[in-house]
Amino acid sequence: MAIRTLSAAVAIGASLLATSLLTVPPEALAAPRLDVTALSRGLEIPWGVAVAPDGTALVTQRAGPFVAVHANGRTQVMRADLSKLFAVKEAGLMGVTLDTGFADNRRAYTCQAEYTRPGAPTIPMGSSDLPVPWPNTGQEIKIVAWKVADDWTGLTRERTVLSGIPTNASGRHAGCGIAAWGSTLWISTGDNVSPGGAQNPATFEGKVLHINLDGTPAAGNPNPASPVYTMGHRNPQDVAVRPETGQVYVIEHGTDKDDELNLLRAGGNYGYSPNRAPLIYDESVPMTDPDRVPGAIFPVWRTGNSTLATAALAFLPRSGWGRFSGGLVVSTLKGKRLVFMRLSPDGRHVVETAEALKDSEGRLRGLAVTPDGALLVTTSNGEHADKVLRVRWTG
Ligand SMILES: [Ca+2]
Repeated sequence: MAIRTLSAAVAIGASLLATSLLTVPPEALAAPRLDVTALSRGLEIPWGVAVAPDGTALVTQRAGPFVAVHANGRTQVMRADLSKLFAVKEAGLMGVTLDTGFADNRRAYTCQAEYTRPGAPTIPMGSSDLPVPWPNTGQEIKIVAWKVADDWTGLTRERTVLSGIPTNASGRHAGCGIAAWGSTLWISTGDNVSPGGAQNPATFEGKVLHINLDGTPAAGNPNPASPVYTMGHRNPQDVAVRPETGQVYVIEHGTDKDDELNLLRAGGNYGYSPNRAPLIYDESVPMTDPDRVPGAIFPVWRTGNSTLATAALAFLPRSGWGRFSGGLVVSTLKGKRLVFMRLSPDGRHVVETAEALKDSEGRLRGLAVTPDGALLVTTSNGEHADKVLRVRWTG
């Protein structure tokens, strides 16, 4: 188990000082110092991570299987029926969350792409690489309820909570995040590279869904008959609830710019509309386009003229993380770093950011907080060398 203290932030600060003292942003000098432990190794593209009250992490790998990573690092491969899993590029076994009553009911929920029946043929992308409309495809994304064995040796599939989230044969923009809150589930869905998907209130593409644990629409949805809570999203791959306020946020992958952090509002439209020309998925449109989507809601934070490939977000404990206590942290794939964020009290603005782990562990995806206040981070580098990192703040 390798433990070390990161000092890259200091090095960055020093080099900036040497070149241009006046232009150093204050946060660069005060970047977090972290202790990082490789808690588990040898995984293959872990995607989601959720931590039980006993400190054990339930981890999905994109192509399966589930693994349990105990607080002492012991890692168990878990039995589960994943015989219908559709694991292609961005699609597979993705987000995972635990029931808020997990200690008693051992229930977990996943979003996962599956063949519509075992061995079903995958329908190729249609003309212009556009997705074949659901349900005429050989695959879809489902929300599945599982029962986790007391000894963490496996999961028993209980039921499909929700089906009919479209995904295409290429797996592109399949990314699906899930978060349990009270007796409901928040789910972020990719737009399935469908030109009109994100702006079509009748489909589950490019949306955030809010449902009860039986799959029915949650109270407060703009259309009481629909799971859809917000629309106009491109490729949001994670959703999280700010514990103190119940505010819900999604993190989205931008096109060639503007990864976005969005604060959700019931019925809100987040402004991605890549249907400027017929039969073309037009990614030259803005991530938030108030001209073509009147009333489009702007993000609380965005990357600007580049992208980091923002994969996941998590809210940090209210103490133990310095000035970012109670703030949030975002993982990045292409950016190969964490971005810590401090929110304004009303949650509508990011007032400070700081980066950490830059280039030291490669691509980063899954995030979760342990009962004792550490942050778990999964790498996404492949070659059966991925890790679950345990990260602690040292100031
Ligand atoms: Ca947007």
